[in-house]
Amino acid sequence: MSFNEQFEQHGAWRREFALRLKLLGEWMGDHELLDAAVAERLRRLETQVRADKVMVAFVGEFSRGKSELVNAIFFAGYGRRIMPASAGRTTMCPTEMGYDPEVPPCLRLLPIETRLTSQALMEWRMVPEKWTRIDLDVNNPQQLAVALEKVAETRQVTQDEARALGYWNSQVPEDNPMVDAKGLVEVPKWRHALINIAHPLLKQGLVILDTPGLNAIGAEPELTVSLIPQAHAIIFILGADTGVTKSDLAIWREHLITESDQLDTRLVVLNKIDTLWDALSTPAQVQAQIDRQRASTAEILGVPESLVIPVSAHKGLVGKVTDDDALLQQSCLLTLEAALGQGIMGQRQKILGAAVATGITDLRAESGRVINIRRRDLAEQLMELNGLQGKNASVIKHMRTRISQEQAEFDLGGARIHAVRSVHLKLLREVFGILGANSLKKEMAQLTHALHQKGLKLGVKKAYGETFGRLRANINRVQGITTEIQSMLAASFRQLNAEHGFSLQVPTEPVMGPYLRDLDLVERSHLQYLGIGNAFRLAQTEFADRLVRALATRLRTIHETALADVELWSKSAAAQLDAQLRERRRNFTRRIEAIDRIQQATGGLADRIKEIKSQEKTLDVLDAKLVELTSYLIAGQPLPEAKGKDKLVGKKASQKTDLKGDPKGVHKAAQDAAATQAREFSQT
Ligand SMILES: Nc1nc2c(ncn2[C@@H]2O[C@H](COP(=O)(O)OP(=O)(O)OP(=O)(O)O)[C@@H](O)[C@H]2O)c(=O)[nH]1
Ligand SMILES: [Mg+2]
Repeated sequence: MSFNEQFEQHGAWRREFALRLKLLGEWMGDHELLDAAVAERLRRLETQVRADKVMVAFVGEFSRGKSELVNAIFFAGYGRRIMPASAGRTTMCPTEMGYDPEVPPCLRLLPIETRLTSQALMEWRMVPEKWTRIDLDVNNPQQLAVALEKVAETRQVTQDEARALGYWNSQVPEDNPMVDAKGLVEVPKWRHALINIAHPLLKQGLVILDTPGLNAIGAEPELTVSLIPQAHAIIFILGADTGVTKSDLAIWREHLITESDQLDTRLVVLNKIDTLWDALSTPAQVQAQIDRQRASTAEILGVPESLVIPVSAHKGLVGKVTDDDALLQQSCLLTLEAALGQGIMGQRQKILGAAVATGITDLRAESGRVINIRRRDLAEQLMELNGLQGKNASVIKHMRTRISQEQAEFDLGGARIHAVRSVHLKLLREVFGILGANSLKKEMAQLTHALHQKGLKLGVKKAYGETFGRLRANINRVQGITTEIQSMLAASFRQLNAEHGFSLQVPTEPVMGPYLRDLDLVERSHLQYLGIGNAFRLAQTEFADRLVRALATRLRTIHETALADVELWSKSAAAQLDAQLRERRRNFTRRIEAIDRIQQATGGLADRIKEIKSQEKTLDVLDAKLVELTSYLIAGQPLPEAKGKDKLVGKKASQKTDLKGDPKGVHKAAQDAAATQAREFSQT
């Protein structure tokens, strides 16, 4: 299956899942099983599944064929070359292709001069009106290609301007651009390009990042420390004609060296194998040569040979455009697409499926408990009413008084619940304080200050080490608080269960481990970046400011996601208690109503007993339907009941997805939830 087909299939799977989540929510609402926490959890899962983005980044030295490969894999359907690809340096700014239905098809370009301000790239994204916009006609490949040539535009500037923009440094003269006769140097005209088109794959959440061939001096730091490390797949491109050169290796070290557990998100492409095709050699000889190159590339980069895929992007594109199957086969492009599809789409689907399965399993258990309470209440009522059969009016009256008394006692118990809640809320506020925007701001100010002080490499490492040490300690403190909340809730739930026959169970405590790992990754990407000869750039204060602002946006996402996790967990616990209290209160009212009816009419008792029996049957149906509606979502596909349970996967995966998901959504959810939570707590 080609990458495109695989991606389409993934899209269909996600749409179906999102629809089923929505239906489940509606059905639960209809049957009063949807409290605020459950509704939010369902909504979050649905957004996560619906809006999931998959970013594939193409990285490598200039002229290795990155843009040509993007054309061949994704844009051959236009019948021509869409991204500019030509000899020498072509793509001058990072180019991101995706689809946002809210925005008309267009190319947006961020002028290079924005580098003179300290705003991070992420912050510029929030002000699209500051970008230069060119509308695109997606039905006109010619217009599209002409418009996209903008990403290759350059400008002539003086050496001073080049230095301010980060393209000139006297300490590493060999990396500086050439000076022309007038003393001017050429720099990119744009800092970043965003292409918004309704291409079928982009519509389904694919984001493609084509990068310029990087030399140490010209690169945008945020690209290295933020954008590329967050891509779901990174494709590193080499030329079969050049082999692994020194500058290829430098780029590999800067962007791609990683823990071995992340290897499945990396692919190495040995492009331009057509340059080895040779009329004087037999096909077997050519193949042997390709195999040798593949083996030596794998050895130099220290990756398994299976990760190195020889292709010819150019011939692949030509093969697709001219319907030349033999050429397409020979280009090996389809092998690359299959590897990409299996590795990335497979991985993605597994992670998303696991997130949904975990969420829905918890949800099913909680709703199951509510149904059980209803069932038990009915059984109790039935017993009560059966006992009244043949009894006289005074016994019935006595019964009514007893129920009223019980009700009053139950209401009195509310004070203790209130006390537990206020402690819970207090602890939660602490978490909000630790992970809130203010504390991060302070940390970042401190780091900026330290970086301005210490230009030396060792000092940088220490400054980062101290900041990240504190950030890690914060996350650990949060975990400590959640553990405290967890054990407090567990104790009071146990007591409530014993006293009132509730079946409360504290939801699984959120795990902060993945956030600690994310912090490690961020710290490492920064130190790696600064370690390989970029530290001298810190001498420029604007550079340090920009770097810290890029860091802050990344850290904010981590904090917000962690906060959202804690907050949803604690809301689930509170909502569970609310649901059971509500059911119990309703139960008292029903019992009193039933007795009143019996007192008024002689046939009332028999009718009520019949009614309860039919309600019990309705509950059975409800229970069966809940299992039916959730099984598919838990199993990932329609499976017989027994098998579905085996498919559950741990929590780690679901949290990972949160991070890569829509950070703005999570942020918003966290804010909304914080507000409602404060309100809800103070109500009881
Ligand atoms: N023979 C051959 N040439 C190729 C192949 N792929 C790309 N090229 C050529 O290599 C040159 C560079 O290709 P680009 O796609 O622009 O390379 P790039 O990596 O995007 O380069 P920058 O944008 O400058 O970073 C172009 O002239 C392409 O036609 C290939 O598979 N075989
Ligand atoms: Mg290019």
